Amino acid sequence: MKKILSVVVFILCTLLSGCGNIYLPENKGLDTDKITTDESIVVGFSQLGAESDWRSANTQSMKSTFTEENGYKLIFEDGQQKQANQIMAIRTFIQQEVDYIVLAPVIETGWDTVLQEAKDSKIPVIIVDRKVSVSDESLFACWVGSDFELEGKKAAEWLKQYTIAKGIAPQDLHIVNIQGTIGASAQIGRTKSLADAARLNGWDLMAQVPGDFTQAKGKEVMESFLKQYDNINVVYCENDNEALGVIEAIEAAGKRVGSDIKGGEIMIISFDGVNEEAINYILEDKITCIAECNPHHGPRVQAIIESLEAGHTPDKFSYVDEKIFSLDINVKKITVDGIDYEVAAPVLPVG
Ligand code: GYE
Repeated sequence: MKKILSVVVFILCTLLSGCGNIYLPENKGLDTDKITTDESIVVGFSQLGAESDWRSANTQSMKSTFTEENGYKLIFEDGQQKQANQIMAIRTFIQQEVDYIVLAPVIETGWDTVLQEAKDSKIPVIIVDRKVSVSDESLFACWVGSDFELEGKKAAEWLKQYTIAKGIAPQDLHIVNIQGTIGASAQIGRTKSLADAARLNGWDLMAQVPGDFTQAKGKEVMESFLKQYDNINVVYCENDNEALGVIEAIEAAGKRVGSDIKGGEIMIISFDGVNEEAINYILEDKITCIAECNPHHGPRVQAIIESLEAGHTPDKFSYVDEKIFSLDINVKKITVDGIDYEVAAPVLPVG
């Protein structure tokens, strides 16, 4: 009797496990096991790290979008600025047989192999924020993020218009650039735009050194710039957190930050406009101009997933509209690539 019973149980189990989409609680917590849910969509998100306020806002946007109430199970992995960690996370997502992989890549290159593995496993990959540079663009479904070169062009055009309005000669601009993480799209685009504008306008771009998008590194790099050069009058920071560190360094050296270059102040130009402290600094004229970078990509990625679920093909590249912020009244509008951008007062983040 016992024998017959166990055979029946065995057959039942075998039949059930072949039915797919059955939730097996004992699978929970085992990293590489298949994650199965009743009906929610499983999303594996490889975030690159937690270096800035922009990044925290981006993580928050993803976490508050891909909730159980919205019909998702989100598996979040923090790559801690290391591509190897992100590659490992993607491989784990593949083993777990997630429905979608979302990747915010730390740098652009080096993704071909792992994205090929995802493609072979038929898991669509959505790239968010920074881009990937791959030989075959069919390795990812689509990308959504900012036009970083455009952000840089806006900041540079604002500076150009400011110097014209103030009668500052191009060769009297002595600029240092504190770059982001080298090889990241946000760094590549923003660095390029400044270098192009300096060449075209005859500005003195004295140095460019990576600040890794962090406050601590921004401060450290600025301290060494101040020892090296005594004529810096513009600091181009590739994000707001670096700008906060730069302000600390300048003030600690007994110098003043602000828009009055002719009066001996050092002007700070920056990117993001997410950090409340940075926005307050704009209100105090400690940061003179910020090119906005929008981090709220959660709902955008959700819209892409919904479109893929419905069998549609979303646009391969979707760029987010962004503003330029300054309180200075000398430049009210800039024109970049034939498009006008009104220079606006920044808005403090809600909440
Ligand atoms: O500007 C910076 C962050 O890739 C757009 O990364 C992002 C950049 C953002 O660390 O603050």
